[in-house]
Amino acid sequence: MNTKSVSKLLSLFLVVVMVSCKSKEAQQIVKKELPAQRPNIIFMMSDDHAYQAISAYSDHLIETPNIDRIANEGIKFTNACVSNSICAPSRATILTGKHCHVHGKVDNVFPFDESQTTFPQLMQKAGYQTAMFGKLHFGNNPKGIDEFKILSGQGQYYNPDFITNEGKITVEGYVTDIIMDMTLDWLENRRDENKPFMLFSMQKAPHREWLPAPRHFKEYTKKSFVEPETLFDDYEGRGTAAKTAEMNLLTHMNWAGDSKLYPEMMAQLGIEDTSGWDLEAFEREVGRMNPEQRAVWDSVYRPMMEDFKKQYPNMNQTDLMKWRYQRYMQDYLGCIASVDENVGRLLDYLEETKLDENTIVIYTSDQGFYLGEHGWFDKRFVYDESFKTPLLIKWPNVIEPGITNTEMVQNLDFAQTILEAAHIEAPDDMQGESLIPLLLGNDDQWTRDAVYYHYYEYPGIHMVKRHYAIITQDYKLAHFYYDVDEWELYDRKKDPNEMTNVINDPAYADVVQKLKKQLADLREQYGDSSQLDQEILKKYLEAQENPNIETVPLH
Ligand code: SGN
Ligand code: CA
Repeated sequence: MNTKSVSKLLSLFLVVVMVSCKSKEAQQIVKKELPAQRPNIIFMMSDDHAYQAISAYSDHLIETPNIDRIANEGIKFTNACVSNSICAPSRATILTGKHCHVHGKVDNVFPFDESQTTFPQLMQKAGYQTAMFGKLHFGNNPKGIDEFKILSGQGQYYNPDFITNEGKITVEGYVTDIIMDMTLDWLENRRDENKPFMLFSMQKAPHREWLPAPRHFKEYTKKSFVEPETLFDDYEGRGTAAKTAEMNLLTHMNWAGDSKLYPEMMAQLGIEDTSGWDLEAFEREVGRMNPEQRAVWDSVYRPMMEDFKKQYPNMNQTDLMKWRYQRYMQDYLGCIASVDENVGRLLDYLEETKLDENTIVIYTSDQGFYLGEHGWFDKRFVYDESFKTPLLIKWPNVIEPGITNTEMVQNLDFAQTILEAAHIEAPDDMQGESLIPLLLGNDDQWTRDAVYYHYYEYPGIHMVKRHYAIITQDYKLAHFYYDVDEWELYDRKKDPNEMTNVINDPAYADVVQKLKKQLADLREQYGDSSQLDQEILKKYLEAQENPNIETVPLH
């Protein structure tokens, strides 16, 4: 045999070996049942991280190579959503597996019902070691957590304060790096090797006022980003709620606090603090930097603002909208850059220590966010950009790498999913559905075809009216029921940007009738009723009058 045929034979042999290894691996993956060994679980959540700002979902704004690693090695949900698009309520739903009217935290003002069981309590009882670092946003002593270091309320970007098991501390540095330092320090130095763990690593970034790490100032303030199709939406074709909401980039964003125009320049240009807390918001974040951080900030932001000051007198409303959109994206995406780097630090650590092999890694946000779509920032509405949330999960040898799932899954489902993965029985009163069948690839066992949504925080900041809704793959039917009585229907397939309310279009009469019935059934199934709405509203208005009723302020 000549060398050529030997090498041919050798490559053939190699191919056979590779194919058989692959099919062995595939056999392992398609086991379609839970492994006997209890996994570790890391739940990473960022605050207000829009799926549009993750390259696994959309590549037109930013590259997030580290977050994408979770998608490449696991499952990406493209229709994951929340039951109420606002911070503390979403977190309470995640921890309890219940809708907001049941756990009590219907909005950022209203208190959490402390008698509710949270899933970390059940894990702790079942022998898991539990820890939480970062933003929780309500309650100073998270239930069922052995060790915690949580930001106080919304937290701060620079040199933030933390509430810990041992009291209050202030840590010098940038919040996203610090939260990951705490996470890694716990894994390296305080993990009990004899127990599986449940670890929460929850970022404050990219929450308003979107302040990046000093190392990203220069790069991100030079970038410019593609505008969304609906940046100049005039809300024609929508209801009163979209028209009266106060979250437009041009008219409702703070100049100093959000766009980072220096307060003295506002005065020079005759721009007023229309929100009443703009100057305070600037001071709250920028004023907190130490002299070194502030010097880096000034060296980049001051010349940029001097330049704006020169342009401003000649800018029309369209120019201003475009400028404010770019400014917003520079800071928001600058925050995402450090979130992504820190996700990378964690994934690297898990690989280096081989901890990754038996660890489920989840990446999500507490809701979606508008990145200029419909001219907006913030969230709250049931419209897609705020209703949907990123959800990526990896679990080596259990979840097939690189799969995409389009089912309607919700933050309501996380508790039952994690409990089932840990072989712990979920209490009967949890209202979600475990995602384990979808993680294992047993998609035929998944039967849900609609989800329920209810937003409450009104009257309040951003003035988004109260509404509840039913959402299916094809349609979205919402009822804005407080101080208006308006229904909206969107055809999700034909009108993905949700620009036309077709509630009165005769072609949709049957759809409306069917969905209204299905919505009433869902409300009954979850125990949400109009009478309860009235009670909650009454208490909410009382709570607004009495600031002592809750530790979390409106803004
Ligand atoms: C603050 C923000 C709002 C934001 C709420 C709730 N204003 O009030 O824009 O909607 O938080 O956010 S700020 O000027 O104080 O930043 S949530 O994530 O906590 O629900
Ligand atoms: Ca949030």
